Amino acid sequence: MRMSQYFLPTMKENPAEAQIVSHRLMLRAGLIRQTSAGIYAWLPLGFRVLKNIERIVREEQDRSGAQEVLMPTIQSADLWRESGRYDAYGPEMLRFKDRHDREMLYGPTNEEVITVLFRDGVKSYRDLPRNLYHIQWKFRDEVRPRFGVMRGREFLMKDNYSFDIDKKGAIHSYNKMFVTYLRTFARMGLKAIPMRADTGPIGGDLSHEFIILAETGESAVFCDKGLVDKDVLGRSIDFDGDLQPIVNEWTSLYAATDEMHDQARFEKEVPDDRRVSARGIEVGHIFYFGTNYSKPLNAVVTGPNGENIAVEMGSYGVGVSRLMGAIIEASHDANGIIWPDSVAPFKVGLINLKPDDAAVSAACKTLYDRLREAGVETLYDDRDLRGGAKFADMDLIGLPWQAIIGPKGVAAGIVEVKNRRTGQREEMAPEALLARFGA
Ligand code: 5CA
Repeated sequence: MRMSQYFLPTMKENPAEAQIVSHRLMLRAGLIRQTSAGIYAWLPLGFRVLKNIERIVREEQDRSGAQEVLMPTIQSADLWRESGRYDAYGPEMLRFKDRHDREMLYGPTNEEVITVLFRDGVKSYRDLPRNLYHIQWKFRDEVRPRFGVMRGREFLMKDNYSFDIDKKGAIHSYNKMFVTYLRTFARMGLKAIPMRADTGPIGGDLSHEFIILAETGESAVFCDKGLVDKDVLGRSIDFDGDLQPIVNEWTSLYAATDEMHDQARFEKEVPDDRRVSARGIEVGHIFYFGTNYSKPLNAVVTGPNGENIAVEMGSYGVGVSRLMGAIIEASHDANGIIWPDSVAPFKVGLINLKPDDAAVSAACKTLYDRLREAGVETLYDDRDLRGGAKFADMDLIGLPWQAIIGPKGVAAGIVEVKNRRTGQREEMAPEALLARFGA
């Protein structure tokens, strides 16, 4: 993509309305714009990152055996009356009427809809287990939407729902999602720590929040430092095998959000030098709630002896849009965002230092074409601007690699390559650069 043609409204100044660094950088780097309180439009660069986050979430869901569906955003109030949650949910739910005076709502979550889809589609224990997910916009009329996409009113969530014949099966499904979440967040360059959590309006008695440690996190969290150092990638995981040992490895060390925190236990179980008291951002939340929804909504299957069995369920959420803020909180410097490779909107930013110099522009064009032919996503800054302004913009938007070409480089037959994360600079021939990116 040529920057001269790209819709990328970056800002030099810090926007006054943004209190935390990720929100400031998302506005300054032209990723999002607010259209109403807590509601955002995704601009081209931000939308590319959102799609990359979504892709990783999807790949890991698919790997675990979950199947993708797409449920509507608009739901019927009657369904929520059946489950008994319509009145309990409170003012966070956006409620309205259609032209026939039927009460509708914009879905804040999907337990009811999925349970009914399941109920009408599956009749026998032989058809279990099932695990269905979707990636869909939600609306929660938060009292205080803030911190940009971190606590929005409209936000993108991956939510899935597991159905099993008994508690043993349901715990296996829960464990699958537990491990899937460890992998999902690690692939985005994040250290997410599972912590025992309160179940809130979703209900149930087993639940973990996945928390990224960050000063700007909304909740106080407490954990054993051992958890911060653990790594899940690189292990081969058999999702059909017993996952309990992996889950135990992560849950045997102390970790709790403030609602569940027990200071006496914390001090007893965790040695002084390993106690982490920090703030955290919740990027995922998993729940096992047994038959809380299947009973009222009558989601039963026939068991081996012809008896009716209410299915055992769990639900699992990832804050897809919130993750973009969380990634930036975890990965930035004074000059801007530093995208991990896996979610970066482009891999390379190519900077033309003298667009009015025919030789420089020809060298840039050749490199740009070769990178594109090889499928290396490249943003080419061909704008008629000073070098300083281009460097500032490129650092701000945080692409992992910068390739810089000016008159001196062209004369010497070299490109300057900068690693955005380390700041390290190297000079190399264009062919060497292409080889480095597999082109
Ligand atoms: N039905 C369950 C699991 S599917 C559920 O709704 N869980 S939740 O309420 O914990 O939400 C799941 C995830 O969505 C949270 O972990 C968080 O990352 C994200 N999320 C929740 N509220 C917001 C919000 N207002 N803005 C951005 N992300 C949010």
